[in-house]
Amino acid sequence: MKLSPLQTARYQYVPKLPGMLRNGISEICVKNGGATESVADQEKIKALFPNTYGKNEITFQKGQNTSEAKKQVVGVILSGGQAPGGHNVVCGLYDALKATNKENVLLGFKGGPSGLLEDSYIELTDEYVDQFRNTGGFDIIGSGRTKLESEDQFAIAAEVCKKHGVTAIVIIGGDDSNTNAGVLAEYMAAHNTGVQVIGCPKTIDGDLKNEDIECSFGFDTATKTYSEIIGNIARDANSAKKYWHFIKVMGRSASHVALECALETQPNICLIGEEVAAKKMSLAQIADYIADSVAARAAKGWNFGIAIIPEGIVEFVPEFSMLIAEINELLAGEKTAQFNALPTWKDKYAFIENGLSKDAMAVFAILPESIQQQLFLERDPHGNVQVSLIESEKLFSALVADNLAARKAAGTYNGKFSTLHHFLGYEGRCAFPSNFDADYCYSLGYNAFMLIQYGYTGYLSKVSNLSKPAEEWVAGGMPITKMMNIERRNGEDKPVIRKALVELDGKPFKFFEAHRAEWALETCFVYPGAIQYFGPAEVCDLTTRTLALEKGE
Ligand code: FBP
Repeated sequence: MKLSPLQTARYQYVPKLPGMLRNGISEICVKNGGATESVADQEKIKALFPNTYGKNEITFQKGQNTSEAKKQVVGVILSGGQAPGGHNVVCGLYDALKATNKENVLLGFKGGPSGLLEDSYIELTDEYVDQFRNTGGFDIIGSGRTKLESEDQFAIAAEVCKKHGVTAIVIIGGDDSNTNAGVLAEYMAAHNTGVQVIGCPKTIDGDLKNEDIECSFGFDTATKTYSEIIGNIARDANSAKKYWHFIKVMGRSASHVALECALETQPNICLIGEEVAAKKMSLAQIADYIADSVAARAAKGWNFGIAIIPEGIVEFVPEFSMLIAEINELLAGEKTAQFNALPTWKDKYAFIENGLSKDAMAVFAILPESIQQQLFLERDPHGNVQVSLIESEKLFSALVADNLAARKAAGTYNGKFSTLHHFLGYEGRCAFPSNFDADYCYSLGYNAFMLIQYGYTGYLSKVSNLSKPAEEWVAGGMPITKMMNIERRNGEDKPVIRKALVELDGKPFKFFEAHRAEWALETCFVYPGAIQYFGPAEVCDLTTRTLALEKGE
């Protein structure tokens, strides 16, 4: 493998651990916190998790290590979408495991949770692990989206663990994967397998956070990467002064990524899905809001700007959700084939017009034809529209163009509106982790092993106080059941970790709200530049604006 100079240099980087984990394995002991309760639905969750419910929150501190000396065989799994820093979680886990006992073994189950079910693994060695230190990607063992959730799967997992003498499994994943880690922990405990299960909070989306988890790893690096690109585009826009750039950013349903990028770059527009839903905004209202900024800037002679669109936005527009629901109905079962057999778009349009309600048709009719067609092309295996594939950056620029045309006809706007479109997603998921993510991830992995070594199961590796220097970070563990509530999923009541959406009364949104009118009108762009890996801490080690604002800094 040919290495870039940066990759070679990053191998030398020594991730920073929380102060309390820095004195060597022999000097890490447990400080017990109080017993825990789930955030809601306590009786139901308690009944579902008789073996793992209500355990104590714990933190580690300096002191005599009193953990039991036994050989550990740990299995690690990367689950779901890539997020920068995943390799360092594995490295931290490996280093703590080997520092505790050279005979300990780390097995990496390959390709995500399916690796455990298919008994596909690699035994990690110094030589192998060293190639991945401080690098992006999940290629160390690969990832996948198979869900570990059924009793049958758990039984297979238990068999595979027994075969290799696995004493613990670490699942590195998002809210669903960690929910499943909690359920698996309960199964392993209930069946006396002796296998512990520990989770680690991952996702660039930033939607796995709560009063215990300050942020998921990867969010820092991904948003810095997108913000660098948005800043570069903004500077190009401000130089050429001729384009409006519509930039969609990844992040699934929640708008945390878009909000953080807006806080970093101060664009003219940033839509926040959660606000759109709360205000029940229609497509036309959103277009009007953006067009106001375009027109006001045009009046100053500025026919350029930046609009950030979160990936999940359309799901939050009530009339659009209603349209999607009707389309799913319209093409249910046999009707898809009937629709697909129609020879021309005109025939298909007539079929749609016939099948949709008047309200849904009114929404459908204002969409650009390319989006209308997309709604009927991109279906998931159940025949449903794949909302995440809708090119919402193009949808909104087209709606704004229509709005401006009407303003022009009415004589209230006389600018130029030339648009360019971008989608930022995969660019950020495997970037070299920022120092923050490199440190945070290494600490999460190291800490996960300490939880294993001290016999905990059904815990999430927790590192907090993250807006402070790593020395002051606090390492410990939180029972996964504490984060659970009951939600309706696929027609059933399920215990799940609640997905965190942007809070409209939270400090990051409030800050954005207080400044966005000025940003919409003026040119206040900030150009964050590339992530810096070497240099002064105030440039290299800063985490997100979101976290800083949440912490009141
Ligand atoms: P996770 O929730 O698994 O961390 O994945 C996040 C994400 O990057 C989303 O932002 C995005 O919508 C999705 O994955 C894309 O998935 P895929 O990699 O399957 O295309």
